Amino acid sequence: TSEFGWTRYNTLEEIEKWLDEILSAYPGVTEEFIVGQSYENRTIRGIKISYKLNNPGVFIESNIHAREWITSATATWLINQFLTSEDEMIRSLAENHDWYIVPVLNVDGFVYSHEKDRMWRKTRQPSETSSCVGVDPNRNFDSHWMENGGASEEPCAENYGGPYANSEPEIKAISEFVASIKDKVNVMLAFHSYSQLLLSPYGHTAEEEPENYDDLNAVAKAYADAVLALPYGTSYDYGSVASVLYIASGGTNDWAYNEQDIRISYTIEFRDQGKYGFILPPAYIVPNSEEALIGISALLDKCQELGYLEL
Ligand code: 0X9
Ligand code: ZN
Repeated sequence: TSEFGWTRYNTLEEIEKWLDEILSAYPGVTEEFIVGQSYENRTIRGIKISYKLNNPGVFIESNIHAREWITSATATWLINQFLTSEDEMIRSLAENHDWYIVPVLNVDGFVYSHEKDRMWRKTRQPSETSSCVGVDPNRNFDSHWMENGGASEEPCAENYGGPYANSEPEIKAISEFVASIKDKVNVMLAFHSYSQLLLSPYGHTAEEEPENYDDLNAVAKAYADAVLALPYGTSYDYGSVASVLYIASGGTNDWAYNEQDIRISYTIEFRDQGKYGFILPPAYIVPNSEEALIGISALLDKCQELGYLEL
């Protein structure tokens, strides 16, 4: 569609306009879903793409962190490919899964990162005890919330977990929405940047591993191998959040795994490895998106092989 060429980063307004065009251009296979309302009362929107009945479901949460613009650019690029590509591999990927995609979850923070502070990460709900604004939404899910120092209790911190779990309307809304369709969701992917990592549970502890950790690593390896084999030669590492990165509690992928029994659940940290970091130049939108497409395709093939896509 017009003026949405993935050659620059789009504002929320542009993304929503594009989404409207997509929804009206592909009425048979797309459907809008409403996740809920943000603190500033914006509507958090998602798109379901479904070509047939009884497909396994893949949920993609994107831009929970405001400044991670590459995530919504990649999510919208994927949506466009699923609907318009004539490539056989992409057609099969698109048509043999049901896609639930939320391009921008943290809508308030995203707008703020465009209009006021490019490096904004958190939500925009004020604190009752501090003049600092916002909570780290990826520490606010109701799963091992605040445990093991995996989030800060300090409202000014970038990883502030909030006054209580689900204090952020955006997190309460997505939790309720995913819970309402969890029987249809086989795979949960949370898009982040940066570092080039596939992170599986657990985030809240390094003392234990999930029961299917070997499978989670095998599936992540399939993604990493497929991306590395592309001409860009980009390397992704993988492992649990706590082992690869740091203890982080109350994140999307732990919540989906622990509380919704979604056995395949990752945080994907896109490009790069720090040269540009969060301010990834727009020239990398398409390369990053191509990698995500090939990686997700390989990831789902491996899930299929290991029996995770049964309904
Ligand atoms: O710290 C985070 O929330 C993520 N990294 S980022 O640089 N995008 O902020 C990692 C999240 C890991 N996942 C869990 N906390 N479960
Ligand atoms: Zn992030």
